[in-house]
Amino acid sequence: MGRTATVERKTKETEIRITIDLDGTGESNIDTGIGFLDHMLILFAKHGLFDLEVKIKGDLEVDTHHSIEDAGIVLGQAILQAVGDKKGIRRYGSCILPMDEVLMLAALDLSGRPYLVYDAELKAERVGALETEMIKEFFYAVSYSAAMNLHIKEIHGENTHHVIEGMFKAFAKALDMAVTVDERIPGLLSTKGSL
Ligand SMILES: [Mn+2]
Repeated sequence: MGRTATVERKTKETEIRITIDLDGTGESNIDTGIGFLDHMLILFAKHGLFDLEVKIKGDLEVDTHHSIEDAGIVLGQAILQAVGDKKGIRRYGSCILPMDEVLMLAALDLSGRPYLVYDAELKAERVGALETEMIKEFFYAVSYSAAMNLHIKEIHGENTHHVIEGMFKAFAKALDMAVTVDERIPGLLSTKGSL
């Protein structure tokens, strides 16, 4: 059994199936119905070296809200399941990622205590079909359903497409670091004895 998980969720608004392998090579098969979200999840998988399958059938005739929020919920649940007992993992991860004019910080702790601090300015209201105010909702959903402390901070940025892309790449790199097994860690990396 590798560190993989498949989570399915079906409501009147969305039908979602996500499979993640934390020990992958960055392969992905993504179909969310939202082109820009596909772009973000493909590069999340690539830069985090996760294998990722995402299939979403959402009520896009309403807007992208439900699909993006529910994608975050299910991705967070899949991450939490795949991480498993957290024994031997580094727990913390961070990345300061440059992308053209953007400098993006992501830092996270797989602490079991959900928290999101999000500080970024998305100047455009939309990128493609995606409503950019949903990006914060996505990361909120991921952080809460993965029981993860997540900080996302834009240090510098101008172009909204670049800023969001910087977030997904920095988040991927930070998560990859946090889930990495370190042979020097015999059990849980916690003086309290629980995560
Ligand atoms: Mn791009």
